[in-house]
Amino acid sequence: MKLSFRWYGLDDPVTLQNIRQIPTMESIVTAIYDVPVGEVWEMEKINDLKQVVEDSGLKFDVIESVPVHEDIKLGIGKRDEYIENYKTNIRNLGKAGIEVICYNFMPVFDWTRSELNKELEDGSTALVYYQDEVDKMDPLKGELSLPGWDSSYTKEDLEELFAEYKKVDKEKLWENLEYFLKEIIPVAEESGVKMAIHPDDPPWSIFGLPRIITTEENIDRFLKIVDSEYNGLTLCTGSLGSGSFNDIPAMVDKYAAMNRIHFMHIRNIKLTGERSFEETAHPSSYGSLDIVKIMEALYKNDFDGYIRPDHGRMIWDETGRPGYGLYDRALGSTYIAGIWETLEKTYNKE
Ligand code: DNO
Repeated sequence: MKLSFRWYGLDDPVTLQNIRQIPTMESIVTAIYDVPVGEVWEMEKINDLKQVVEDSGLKFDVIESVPVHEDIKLGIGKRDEYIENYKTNIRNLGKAGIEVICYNFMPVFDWTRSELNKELEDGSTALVYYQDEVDKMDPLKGELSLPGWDSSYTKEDLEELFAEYKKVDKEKLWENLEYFLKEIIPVAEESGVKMAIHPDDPPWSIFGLPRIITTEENIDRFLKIVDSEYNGLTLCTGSLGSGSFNDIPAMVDKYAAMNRIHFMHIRNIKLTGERSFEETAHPSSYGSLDIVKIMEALYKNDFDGYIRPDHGRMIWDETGRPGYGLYDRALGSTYIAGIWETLEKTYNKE
């Protein structure tokens, strides 16, 4: 496995030097943030970013994310033009040596939480999702903004999008995903870039919008649409794990054995009720997921892809992007690295 860390670019309060000092850290996960969704990432911009990352002594191997334009998910408007741009992005990133592109197919909103700094018992703060709170939220009011969300929408844009999605049920969304995959995966193959879809977070429909990358059955369906190693997964333990219907160690074992996991997001969550959860520190005893079992499933399948610690709590008075501070993610990294070293020594493999 290759340990990696998400970095939001030069205006991220967490610097590349901070990240470089985390033991066994190899690689940066980042993106170009100043190009509107759907447009082309020019080679020059990609190379500049690569340079900055490599100058810090870290590798530039994984992009999270190249976002998918809503017209593609809806199957309307300028879908074909945006797909052509997406292909250009895959080719350009391949030329720059990128190995994995993470993306998602969630309508309108990326990961969603009801509160961003809920105080936990030990005084740290964490992201939480309580379904009854979400049910009271009006997504059109812009009450909440998360790092993954496209903040360029106006109220009118959102109203229009919601009206369009009234015509798109889950089956239609599958159709649009299939259309997209059949276009882009051959390009990913030619470019040597593995596509890794991120599951929906949480793995159920929210605000009446359809979500489909949610369960083992649906992931099986996804992988069959284009049966290529290049059509793979970002397996996010916290996203899939917030559905008690998902058995994460078993899913990791299955998809790692199939060589379809290219990127792992590792974090723990504590299920607190039907469709409600709190994010916790990474170690197994803090949440509902057995992180050692998950790591063991990867190890036993000779997992050679990227792993990053996912969201951290805010600890030691740190402030910054919700879920993306330095300290708790660094603790998560060393926990992951420690488990891996133990597995290597226990199973006596290098
Ligand atoms: C949340 C992230 C997601 C992820 C996208 C991938 O912290 O895991 O925002 O980057 O869904 O497209």
